[in-house]
Amino acid sequence: MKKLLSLENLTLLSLILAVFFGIYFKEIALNIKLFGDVFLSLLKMIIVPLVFTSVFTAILNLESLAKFRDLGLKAFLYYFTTTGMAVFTGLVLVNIIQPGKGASGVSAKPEEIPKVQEFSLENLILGLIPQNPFEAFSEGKVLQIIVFAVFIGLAVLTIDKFKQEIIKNFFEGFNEALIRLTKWVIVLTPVGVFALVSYLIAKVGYQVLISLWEYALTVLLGLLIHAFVNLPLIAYIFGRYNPYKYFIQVREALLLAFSTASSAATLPVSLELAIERGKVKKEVAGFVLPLGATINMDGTALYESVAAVYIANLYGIDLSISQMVTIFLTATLASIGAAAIPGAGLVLLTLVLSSVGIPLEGIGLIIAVDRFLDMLRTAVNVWGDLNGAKILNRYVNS
Ligand code: DAS
Repeated sequence: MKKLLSLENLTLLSLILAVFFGIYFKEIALNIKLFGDVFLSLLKMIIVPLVFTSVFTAILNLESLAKFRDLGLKAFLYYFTTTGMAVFTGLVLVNIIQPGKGASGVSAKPEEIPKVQEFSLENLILGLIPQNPFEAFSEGKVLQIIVFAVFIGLAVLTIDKFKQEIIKNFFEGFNEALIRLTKWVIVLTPVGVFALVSYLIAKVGYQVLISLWEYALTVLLGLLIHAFVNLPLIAYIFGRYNPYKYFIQVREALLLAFSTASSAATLPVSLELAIERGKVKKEVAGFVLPLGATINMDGTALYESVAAVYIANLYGIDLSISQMVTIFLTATLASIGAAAIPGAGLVLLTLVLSSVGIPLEGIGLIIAVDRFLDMLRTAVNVWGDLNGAKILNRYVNS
């Protein structure tokens, strides 16, 4: 009975009920959007503190600037390269397949779409530096928060060890509490889905559901390409090993990631298999895998880029090249801040959408298929971390 009433089953049930409710009780459905907006606001409430504490504690776990220089920089280079490849793959596919394009009836009013700064390298670089960190926090400028968390984290690594431990314990506790809060909010998903989907169906009609499958297939195809083409290419070129053989060696970790939809829950198994079967040095696996589980999420970044363009298509918003570049950057960087638990990618998707002025309501529709896609993207996240450990293992002297 407990399994039957699992969150994913309840979410699926709420989706089905919402479709009928949106079709046959249009008037009421158009007036329960508030419940959906509350759910979206709760998701957004978590972002700023969660992103800061996730990145800040990940940096503090480097334990020293020397380790950051030796292994951390190589790990960051691997993370950004593979996550960038994932987002690029997602953007190419979603622009070819165009899920949601021409969906009947949905259109964001021009005033709903805030204007975004035209892309320029100068705007990009200046936009990443928080002139006032408190303003970055209060205005939810997550990219600036990530940059500040990295800088201040590295600075903390240089102060008295005793003070470092106090700071680290406080922020690790805060991060743990925020992850607990995220789980509580995720429990409300069936309510959020019901309110948002029935509103959307009442507003645009059930035809929009057809585009949902196109969206899910686009994400699935992108994840498969990234897992079996992009990552193996990087593994073979820089790691000089057979990535498909390694895939078989670590398959239990990937299955666990898929079934739990949590990189954190999979970490103990990832560590054991990377060391035992992947022959990765303990100190390399013990550094790269926990850091990767926190800030390296290729699957999540790919999903966010596809979801953003899909929702823009739903609302008839033609994204400019500079908005596509902004999505590329925010999806790549926002995935750093996603927690390694089920549904975390959804929380950060609100950031990617806001960065290019795409209405958040569209999230209501994709939440319905999010759990299955979360399982897939988490397996890709873990697969990316495991390859990172094995590749970096080659560049660290024992
Ligand atoms: N479930 C997250 C993870 O554990 C990924 C996500 O939500 O996108 O990696």
